[in-house]
Amino acid sequence: HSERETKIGILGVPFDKGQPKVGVANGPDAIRNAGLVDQLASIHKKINIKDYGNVSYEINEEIEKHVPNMRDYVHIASCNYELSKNVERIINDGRICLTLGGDHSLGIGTVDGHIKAKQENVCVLWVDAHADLNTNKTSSSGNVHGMPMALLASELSDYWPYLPGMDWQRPVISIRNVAYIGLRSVDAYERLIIDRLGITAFGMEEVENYGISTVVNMALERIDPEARRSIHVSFDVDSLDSLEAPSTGTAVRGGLTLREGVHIMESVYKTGRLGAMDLVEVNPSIGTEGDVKRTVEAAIHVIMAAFGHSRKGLIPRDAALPLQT
Ligand code: 5AB
Ligand code: MN
Ligand code: MN
Ligand code: MN
Repeated sequence: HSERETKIGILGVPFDKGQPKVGVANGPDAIRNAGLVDQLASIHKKINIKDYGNVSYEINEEIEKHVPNMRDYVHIASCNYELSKNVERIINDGRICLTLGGDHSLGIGTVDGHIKAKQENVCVLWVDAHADLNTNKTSSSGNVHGMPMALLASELSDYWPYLPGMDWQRPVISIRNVAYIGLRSVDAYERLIIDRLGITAFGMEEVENYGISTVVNMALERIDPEARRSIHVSFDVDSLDSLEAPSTGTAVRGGLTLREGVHIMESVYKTGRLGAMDLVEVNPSIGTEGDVKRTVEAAIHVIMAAFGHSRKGLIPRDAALPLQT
């Protein structure tokens, strides 16, 4: 365990139109205000952080206003277009892009931007209680935060109608390069797709059966057998148990412990191939002040692990024992 040069680009996405609850747009500021940058900087001296601020977008008036069963479609299309360009630029600046959400519909733009920057050489770990694999035909809610994986997967492109204003979005990630960890609330059609396409999915039962360490290693082995792809981790805070992360819009009990969440990110850090990470669905308007604090702290712990914080402690490279005289 020692220091490794790490360049991080932070991007906030105060976006909440992918789901109906007020507050998730304040996730990025809540995480920043809890001291994210200072804490990241304290990991070691070779961490270089640039905060790119928040994504803003204008409604593209050219876009057809309505797609059946996709709420606030125009916002989704317009915001993700800007987001994708921002993520692509940050990665091309030589930084690992850390996107703070916002609701999980932003995964459309972050994965798209990552794929464009890395010429499609990307694999995705989707850490979530939910599969986010609905199309506008299978969704019971019409909330687009339950659809991003279905928009991104090339194997599902035939199941979508023409999406005006989304021509920039190429559904090029093969579902073979995607793995889930933490699933425990999967809709019937999502389960059908997972089974039919043989998607790598480690739900809570697998976490119990194998343990988190084996689960992460198996997931990475499946989606990137030659260990040469850039890894995108899309971490929905509701993957964590609702006792660990209560302030989120679609909390589900019986989830990952904070230790398991941290372990996932420590394992990804060790590969040296983390290209982008999303931390989404923190909603500071849900729960008590204590709930919000606990949720934000959990999010920061998970992020710290992704960028090299070690629970064992880190030895500074040029340290001499202070006891020696
Ligand atoms: B989240 C549900 N499957 O489609 C739907 O938080 C929930 O980004 C989606 O994982 C949860 O509305 C989306 C019932
Ligand atoms: Mn999600
Ligand atoms: Mn979720
Ligand atoms: Mn959620």
